[in-house]
Amino acid sequence: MTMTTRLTWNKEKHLQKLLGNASLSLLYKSSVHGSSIEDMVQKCSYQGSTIIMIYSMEYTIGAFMLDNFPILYKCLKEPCPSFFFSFQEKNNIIEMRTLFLNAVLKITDKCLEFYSSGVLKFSVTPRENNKIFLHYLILEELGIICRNPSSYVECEVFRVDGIKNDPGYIKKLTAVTQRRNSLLGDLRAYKPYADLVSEIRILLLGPVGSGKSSFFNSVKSIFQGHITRQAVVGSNNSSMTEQYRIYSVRDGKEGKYLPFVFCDTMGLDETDEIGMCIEDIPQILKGCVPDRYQFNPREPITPKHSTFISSPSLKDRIHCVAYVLDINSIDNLSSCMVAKLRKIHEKLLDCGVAHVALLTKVKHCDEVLQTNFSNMTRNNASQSQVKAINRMLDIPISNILMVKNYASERELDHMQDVLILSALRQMLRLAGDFLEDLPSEETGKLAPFCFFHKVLTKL
Ligand SMILES: Nc1nc2c(ncn2[C@@H]2O[C@H](COP(=O)(O)OP(=O)(O)OP(=O)(O)O)[C@@H](O)[C@H]2O)c(=O)[nH]1
Ligand SMILES: [Mg+2]
Repeated sequence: MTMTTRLTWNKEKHLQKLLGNASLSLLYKSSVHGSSIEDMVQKCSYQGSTIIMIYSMEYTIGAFMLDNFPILYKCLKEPCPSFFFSFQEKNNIIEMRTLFLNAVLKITDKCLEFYSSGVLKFSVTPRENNKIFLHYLILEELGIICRNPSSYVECEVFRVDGIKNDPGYIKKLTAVTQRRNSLLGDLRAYKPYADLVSEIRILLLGPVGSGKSSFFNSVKSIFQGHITRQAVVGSNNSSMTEQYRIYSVRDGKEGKYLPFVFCDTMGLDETDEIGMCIEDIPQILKGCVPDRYQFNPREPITPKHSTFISSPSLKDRIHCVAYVLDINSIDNLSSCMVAKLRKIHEKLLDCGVAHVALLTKVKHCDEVLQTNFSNMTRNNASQSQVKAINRMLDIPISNILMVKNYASERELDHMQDVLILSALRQMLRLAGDFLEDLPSEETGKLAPFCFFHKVLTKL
């Protein structure tokens, strides 16, 4: 009888990706090989790293074990690096949730049991009508709601080939997935300060080719569940982006719009008549520039322009500016470009709008991403660039963020996602501080000659 797994192609891809492109071979399937523990052990013992998949009517759950599956009545002497995972489907997008545990696996002819810190965390008892027990910690972390114990319809075991035999690596893989899920949760639950606006406007500013449009594409890709390239990107001596674009992001293909938008601009060039006119920046910050405005490097927008927004409100304004800079070219920025950035920055400081530096084109995410996620900017490789930006624009180190945008990749990568989502969350937090700090007269409709307007027109 041929064996076909119940694991869908999509879910298998997710799992392989999580395991660092390891491959899976189906060793055991209860409906084919018999549903007793003896049948399972006979097929699975001493095969190397394995995954046990349990399919119930309500959920699919798996347990990865780095060490060998033991034989009957033997249990592993040392706890084995393991993790449990579930698949969640929302708006046609599959997301995985994981929980790392150092577990001891015990097998008797009746059941298979995982213990961690002496507590039973998971058990499978085929003899009692395919019963499965899941500790509340697993249910909670994996987002599963079910009776406990409950019944499953099928159990499969896979051999995992091509995975690093390194407990630290397994721990990091699962920690990254947990971190990604928690960031996604935070961003989905985010609400702009005091509901002053329904969405935060993030302005992407920076030299030609620094990765502004790619950052928007990267955020959108994560929320869409696959790589998308809505904004045109590319390498050119002059800017690929010629229109001012305001991009929204949906949570999933047909999901709701998220409470932030990206305002993508033409790149800055050291030669004034090639890149974006910096006199356009105050108008953009105030919210006077409409979506799809065609930039003119020789002439800034004026109130005479047919689509100029003459009475912008707080929702039209920029709430956070991200200076997007290629981390590899920071040491080679020309003095003209530095002077231009400083000039822009002086005026941003005057008007108090939130701002970060977003360093793109990081080569290796795991160099930036420490296991505990606390030291995002302090590794040796990027230390000098971070300090250079800190000196150049006096941006606090904690607001100098690093990302690797999706450029030539074909699939999402959890480590890349963690950097991109962390950067976005920091931008939103700072935008919240900016809104909170606004004087009450500015949180209503903008008067044409208010303080903000006066400051910006000095630029
Ligand atoms: N390796 C790598 N390439 C990147 C990254 N970000 C952008 N790129 C590439 O850099 C080039 C320029 O990216 P864009 O996103 O078009 O840059 P931009 O700042 O929007 O450029 P303009 O609109 O021309 O000013 C493209 O070829 C991208 O694929 C990154 O983080 N890593
Ligand atoms: Mg662009």
